[in-house]
Amino acid sequence: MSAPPPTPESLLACAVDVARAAGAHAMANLDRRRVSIHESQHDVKLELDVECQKIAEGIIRERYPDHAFLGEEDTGATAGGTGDFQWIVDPIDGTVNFSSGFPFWCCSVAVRRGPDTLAGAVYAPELDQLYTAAANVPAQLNGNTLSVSSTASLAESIVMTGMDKNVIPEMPRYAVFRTVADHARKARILGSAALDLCRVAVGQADGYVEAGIYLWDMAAAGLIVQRAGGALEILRTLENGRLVCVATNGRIQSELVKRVAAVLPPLQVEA
Ligand code: LIP
Repeated sequence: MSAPPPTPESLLACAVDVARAAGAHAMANLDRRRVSIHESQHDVKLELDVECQKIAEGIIRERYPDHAFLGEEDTGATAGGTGDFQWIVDPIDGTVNFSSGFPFWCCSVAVRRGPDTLAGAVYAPELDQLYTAAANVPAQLNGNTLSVSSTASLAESIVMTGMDKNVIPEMPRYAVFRTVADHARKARILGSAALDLCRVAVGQADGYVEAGIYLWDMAAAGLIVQRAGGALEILRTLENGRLVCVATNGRIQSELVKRVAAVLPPLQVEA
């Protein structure tokens, strides 16, 4: 007789262990924070990205050998596993921040069953912050329950975003950033999608939008926003799995979605 499926609480406990272990390795090797494997104009891949992911994957495979694993350093391939559980890991989200000594970075660990995210942990070691949530566990920061803001209009809002560069070729560069800057009270860019989303869950920001992030950037923190009472939508899935993600306190969701949708190119209808 097969064992019952793991509970969201037990999955969350594993996600926390994994995020903490990856973060501990990064913190124990800060002397190597600038050692890169690959660099481009707007991004770097570090030796520690790969090492932290290996640590994360090792713990998950030991506890749940039949679960699938998707990590940023796998170039998007879904590795191993036969069941319908999938772990989604960004070992260092905010890699450029980490590499430069800017403390706004984190280890993000989520687990899904089919399309449903059951548990997520976002650990920011240099900020001493652990964000958690599960399907039946409220969003918490260091054990304290979180709630999104009550800001009722986009014009009064702080919206976290990123520099989408030219992620959508047929779109003017920075069109998403521009519409946020035009219609929110303030746009803020801090360089980690997961921690930007956690700003919304904590109630320090009222929204987050970015074009060009990946599932591993937002899977854990997206659940944390939802379990803090917020809203999360993927407006568009782009080529190579990049996403247009909008998350808010719920009260400004439709207004922000409308502004962002207005600058996205029309969907190409399959011939
Ligand atoms: C980062 C995202 C951030 C985005 C950066 C980068 P990484 O992820 O969290 O929102 O603006 O360009 O993609 O690469 O540091 O894991």
